Formats: sequence, structure tokens, C-alpha cells
Amino acid sequence: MNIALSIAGTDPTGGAGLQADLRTFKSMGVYGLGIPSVLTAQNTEGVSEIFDFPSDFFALQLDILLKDISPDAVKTGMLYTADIVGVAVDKIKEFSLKNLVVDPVAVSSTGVSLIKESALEAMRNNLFPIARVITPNVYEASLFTGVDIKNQEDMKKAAVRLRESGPGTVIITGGHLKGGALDLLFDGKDFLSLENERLEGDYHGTGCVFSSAVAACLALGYDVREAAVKAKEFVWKAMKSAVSIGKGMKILNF
Ligand code: PXL
Repeated sequence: MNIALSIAGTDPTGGAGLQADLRTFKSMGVYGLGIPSVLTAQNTEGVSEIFDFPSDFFALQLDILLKDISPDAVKTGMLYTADIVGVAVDKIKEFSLKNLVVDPVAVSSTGVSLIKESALEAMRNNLFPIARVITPNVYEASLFTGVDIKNQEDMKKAAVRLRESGPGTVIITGGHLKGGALDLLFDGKDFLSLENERLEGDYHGTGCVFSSAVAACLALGYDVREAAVKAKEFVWKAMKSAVSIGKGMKILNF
């Protein structure tokens, strides 16, 4: 059985975060392991509170699990503090985890900050270099590079800068840009543009589901380009059939 691990913040709605990651793994035919990095109180209208429990316990969860099981791929989502990033980096190295997909979660769909300022540097300097793929959205790509992204040329500039921080491949998801829903992949050699028809509306968890789908594909043995294409298709279909289960944003349906 192919196994993927998500290390991410919780989202009780199941639309984003750890719960959405596990649904994605299951839906793609991959067995899901899950470690919460931080807890949130939220509903479809937004994030109310974030609770970061002691990082010792976060480390313990990783130790106990990884002494027993070796995942074929790992995805990180919301890590929130520099401490949490540090533990994740140490354990990923200690257990030689492969096929690491880093979704550098910085802000919720409703605009709440999901990362502390001090964690940004830890993520860029220590986590990006050990990632096979990083999947920032346009906002996160701007935050990490300082490039003000308005079009595809800006995306390319940001992708080159992000790649300099060490990941194998950068995929900037451009769903939040005007125009078509364009994602840009850069592997250090070539750019690949992935475009789909834009779907209007507010969707919760697109970034989480995309990065988990990439990780699931890597766990299944696809290469990064194939994984990106399959993941984009998966998210687009799930957005197309998204549902309102609460008073706020739609969640992806898959
Ligand atoms: O969609 C980004 C995201 C990631 N992780 C958690 C979240 C959210 C958005 O709300 O709650 C835990």
C-alpha cells in the first residue's frame, strides 16, 4: 500500500488542513497518516482561534509514528511558529523522509494569518531546501520573495527566486490572479504553465487539496510534472462540484 503523511493544522470543517489532506489521500488511493501541527477553531465563515500546543509533543507524535511507519511521501501545511518548523525539519531529516511537498501556508481563505513572522525565515531557510516540491499560491510567493505578482512574468520571476532557496520544483498556484486559473511550475530548467477555465466563487481549501494531491501522486510513483497535472485536474473537478455545507465558503467535493 502506498502511504502519505500530512503534517498540518486542523480544520474542523474538513474543507482545509489536516482533515482535507486525509480525504484527498484516500480519494487518490493512498493511505493517509496525519499529524496535527497546530489546532484551529474555525467554521466555513473563518478561523476564530489558533492553539499551538508544546512543540515537544509535536516532536513526540512524529517520533512515535516514524519509528514504526515510513511514508512514501510527506506533505506539510500550516506550521505556524518557528519552533514547529524547526521540529518538522529535524524529524524529516532524522527519518530521511522522501518526496516532501511543502505548502507554505500563510493566510486562510478569509484573510487570517496562519504563520508567525519569525516562522517565515525558518521555513525558507530550512524547510524549502529539503523539499522536492513547494506549492505557494500567488500571495505566499510574493510574501517569500518580495515580488509583486500581477501576471505570468511576475510569477516566473518569483518562481526563479523561490527555486534559489533550494526546493527541487516550485509550483505557484495562480487561482487568485485575474484571468484564467494559471499555475506555473519551474524545475530549475523549464517552465510549465498549467491553465484551466476559471471557476468563480469562494472556495475553501484549494491549496491544501492541491498540495496533498501532489504528495499522493508522488507516493504513487508519478514524477513531479505528472503529479502537478493530475493534482490540478483533481482540484478543478472538486471545485466544479463544490458544496455549501455551512453559512460561509464552499468546500471542495471529492
Ligand atoms: O487553506 C489554508 C489552510 C491551511 N491549514 C489550515 C487552515 C487553512 C485555511 O483556513 O485552516 C489548518
